[in-house]
Amino acid sequence: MKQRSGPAVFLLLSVWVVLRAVPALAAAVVIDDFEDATANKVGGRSNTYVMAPSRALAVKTTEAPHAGAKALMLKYDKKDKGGPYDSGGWCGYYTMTKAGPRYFDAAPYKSLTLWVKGAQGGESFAIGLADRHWDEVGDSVKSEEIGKYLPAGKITTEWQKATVPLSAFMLEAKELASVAVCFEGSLFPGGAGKGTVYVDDLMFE
Ligand SMILES: [Ca+2]
Repeated sequence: MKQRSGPAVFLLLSVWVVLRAVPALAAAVVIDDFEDATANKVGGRSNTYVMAPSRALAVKTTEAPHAGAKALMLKYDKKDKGGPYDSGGWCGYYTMTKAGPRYFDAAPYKSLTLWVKGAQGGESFAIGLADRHWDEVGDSVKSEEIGKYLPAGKITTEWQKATVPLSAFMLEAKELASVAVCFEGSLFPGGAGKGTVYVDDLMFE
């Protein structure tokens, strides 16, 4: 029996070494499923952000959610004139991943994912992420147009999963303060755009 223990120990050691070599993948984490009226799933608050004359409205709707009983409905009206610098102001929606003084560590994740559809199809927005620095200046780093991350290449009236690689953002992923849906003027012909989009199951994967 003693003679066999050598190879057995070697085999166990080999398995241990192989398992150790596989990088630890973090399980997916839900930031918001839009089921609860109060805080998101990581304890942060959410709201629209607006500068007149642009406007936005956020409502949790039971109208055909992707999952659960509710989804987020965002109505946006991005203007191209008036407001600061006569650029039409701005509008969007943010959810805080910072809970109190604690930032969210997104470093273990590869992508931000969310389910998206539009009331008519062809709506547009960019994802904005803010780390400690961008949070302090009250702005965010923007992704490309959301269609770039959708299987159909654009928002349609069917639910689609957007996968936005975190490598697309120049920021400190380990100190993430917020995730935003940004109706940027540059995404719309002439700088103005109006419509309704639905979002559900915002996650890091
Ligand atoms: Ca939901």
